[in-house]
Amino acid sequence: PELEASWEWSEKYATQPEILRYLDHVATRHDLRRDVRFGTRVAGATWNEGGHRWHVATDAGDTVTARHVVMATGCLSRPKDLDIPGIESFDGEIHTTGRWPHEGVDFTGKRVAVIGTGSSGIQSIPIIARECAELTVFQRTPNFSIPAGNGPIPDHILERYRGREREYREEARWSGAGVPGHERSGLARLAPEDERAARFEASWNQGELLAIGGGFADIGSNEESNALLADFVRDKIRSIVDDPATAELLCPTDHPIGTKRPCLDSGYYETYNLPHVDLVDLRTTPISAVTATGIQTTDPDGATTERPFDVIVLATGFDAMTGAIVAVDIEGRDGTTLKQKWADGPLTYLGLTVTGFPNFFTVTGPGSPSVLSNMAVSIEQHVEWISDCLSYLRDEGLTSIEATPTAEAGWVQHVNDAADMTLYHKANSWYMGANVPGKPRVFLPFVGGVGAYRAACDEVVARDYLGFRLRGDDEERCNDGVIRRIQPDVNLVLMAMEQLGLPPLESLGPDGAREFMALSAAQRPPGPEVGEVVDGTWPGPAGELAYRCYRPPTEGPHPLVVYFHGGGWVLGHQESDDPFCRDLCVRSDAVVVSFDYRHAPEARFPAAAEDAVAAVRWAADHAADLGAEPGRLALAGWSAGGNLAAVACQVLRDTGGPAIAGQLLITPVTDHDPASPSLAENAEGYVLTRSLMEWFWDNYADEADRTDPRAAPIRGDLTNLPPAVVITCEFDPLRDQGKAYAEALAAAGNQAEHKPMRGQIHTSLHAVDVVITGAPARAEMAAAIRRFLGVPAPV
Ligand code: NA7
Repeated sequence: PELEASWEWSEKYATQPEILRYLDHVATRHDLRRDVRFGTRVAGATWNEGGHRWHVATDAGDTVTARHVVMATGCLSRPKDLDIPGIESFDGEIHTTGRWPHEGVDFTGKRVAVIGTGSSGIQSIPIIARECAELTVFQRTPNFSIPAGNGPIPDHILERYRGREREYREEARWSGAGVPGHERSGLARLAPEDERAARFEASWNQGELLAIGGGFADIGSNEESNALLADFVRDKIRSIVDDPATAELLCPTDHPIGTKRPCLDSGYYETYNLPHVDLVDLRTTPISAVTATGIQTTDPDGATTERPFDVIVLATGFDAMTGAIVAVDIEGRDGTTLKQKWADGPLTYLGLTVTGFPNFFTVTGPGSPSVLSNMAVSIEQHVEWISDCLSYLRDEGLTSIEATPTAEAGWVQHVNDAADMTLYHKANSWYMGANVPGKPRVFLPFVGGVGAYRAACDEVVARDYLGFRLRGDDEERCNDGVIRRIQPDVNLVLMAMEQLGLPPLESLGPDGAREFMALSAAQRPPGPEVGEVVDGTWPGPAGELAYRCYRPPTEGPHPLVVYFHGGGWVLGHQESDDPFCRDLCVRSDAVVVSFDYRHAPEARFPAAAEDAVAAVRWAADHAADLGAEPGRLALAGWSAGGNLAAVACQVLRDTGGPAIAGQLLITPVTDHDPASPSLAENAEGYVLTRSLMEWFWDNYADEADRTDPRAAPIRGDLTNLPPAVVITCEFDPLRDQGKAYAEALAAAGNQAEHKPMRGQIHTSLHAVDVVITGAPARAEMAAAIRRFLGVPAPV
């Protein structure tokens, strides 16, 4: 806090001289220089297994012996190797943005070439243009940039912070990207046009990286929403740049916005309106050679053009995230080097440690939020985690720590799961290693959020250094395991729910629980547009009940899916799974009808089962009225609804039909089985708890009825049933009974497939547009429906 009070930044985005002054101030104030050996390159480091020590070799020829090595080598510190033909023959000045002279560069009166239009190029071009005589920008790929609005830090930003510095920093630690106040809400593609335009416009004027996109939640994951923002920015570019041809060259079209680091600039696009500034498009006129006096390009017709220059500025980027680490020859426990281990992409545990490399740490290493976050916040977290770890080892008399293969593989999976939720893989960016020829194409940072990441790191420690092997002179300990098997977005939902501190649903009573479900349903994204939604009623066995019919937007004829909602026979109605039903309708190209049925405790077993059977019969008789082709009928249901669908298939088989083409059972209740391992493993913490499940059973059925096949279909006659696809989720109390039902169906001679969904919970597959990792499961469900009903796969 004293340091913080001792320094006032003059601008929102400080420039090099001020940053250097700050570093100098900190180093002096805390007397840091005495601990630093300057002007020394670390050439290699070798682990000595016998002594549990590293031998670190410097380019000065000496060796330092150390218990631990911490690589604080930076994510963007090693410039990419030059791949421009003839650059070494240039006689003028060459400057690399990543190695900018501390005394500055004087461009006055000079002819300057800038190669590269990433952040570094885009930030330096307007400044160079102000000073030089002529500026030519060589652009291979245009990038998206928004105005930085640099200058003194505006009051509205200071207000977030002043007088509450401690709270602000704490919020930063638990935020998505290490900066508080950038929570995301709403979906751009579904927002009313005027709201979307206003939010985009406001974000354009805000000049903050994390504000880009107006705070919509789906810009980074949904192509349609992303394209809306990209169009908005391209229109801005066209409105700023006078020459339409130049404007088009500056408009990025080859990657979704945000999948390369968006840039912040001070008059970048305006610079191209200046008479002494030129843009050369390297896509049509590539550089054929750099000569002693200038740069030669080749036109599409083969002719060459040479432009003379005094200075070339290389803004060509970095061998990001891994480059500076593997530039040191690091040899681990079994003689393998880190470079070899990472040949196909970096493997780390938490982005902090590497299996095979004991007592070796990477600050903001690959697999941590690092470059996707406020770097200072992420660096501080790593430094604190590492120093706490070193203290712990010392206090416990331990001499080495190393990640286990299980822990590392689990983390790599989690990092990949997080990346797969996003559009990042659609760009040839340095995030993907794609800017460096020959580098493996792997998404390098962890995109699951700073807060979620910190929670994982803290939990590793709290669970006795889960996934680490700790060794001392005569002891070894290891609590092996994987820190996050749950999907990253499911984890975020659970963290958010935990923060709300909600009471257990069962404590609210049936009416209270129903009210709560209605309130949360009102807040969820609506799901995709369908062709038509029709509400109606049908004559249930004990009185009129409602249904909701979803028709696809495509030309018919369409088959019919009868759907039963979830809610433990107690909660829900024909509209309660609305986003999911829309999604299923669009994906499977079938008419989906969600039928209400009587609920417990008002109507206990077997009311719901009787209603389900009656609903299917009625739907088969009224298929044409519902807009579907008669005779093509499948059943689907989720949870208790999956139970009803399974029961209906058995009852209809025995009572004269109609014929069912297939049953899609999504995390279904198939048995009353209080002894299943999945019930014990997932008793708490994953929304559907053991106690909630017991409450549902208590409301629905007497003890004696719980083994009736109409409540526990696995106990029924399982022969001659329609083809089945049973979806289960890994962290679901009902997982084992779903799996058991699929196996029992198959054993009884039916076509039955079990599709387990890794890292999902009972409720996550239905969270359309919230849990993005649930989308592949929903695609599987739709594929099952299409197979049952002979609907061709989508093109
Ligand atoms: P970037 O973002 O990697 O940008 C490098 C730029 O240089 C980019 O436009 C490249 O075009 C271009 N480049 C690279 N090599 C060549 C060659 N051989 N010929 C022509 N053009 C080339 O690096 P920055 O330093 O701007 O920014 C790095 C990060 O620092 C930034 O994202 C912020 O997080 C801070 P390409 O796109 O490869 O076609």
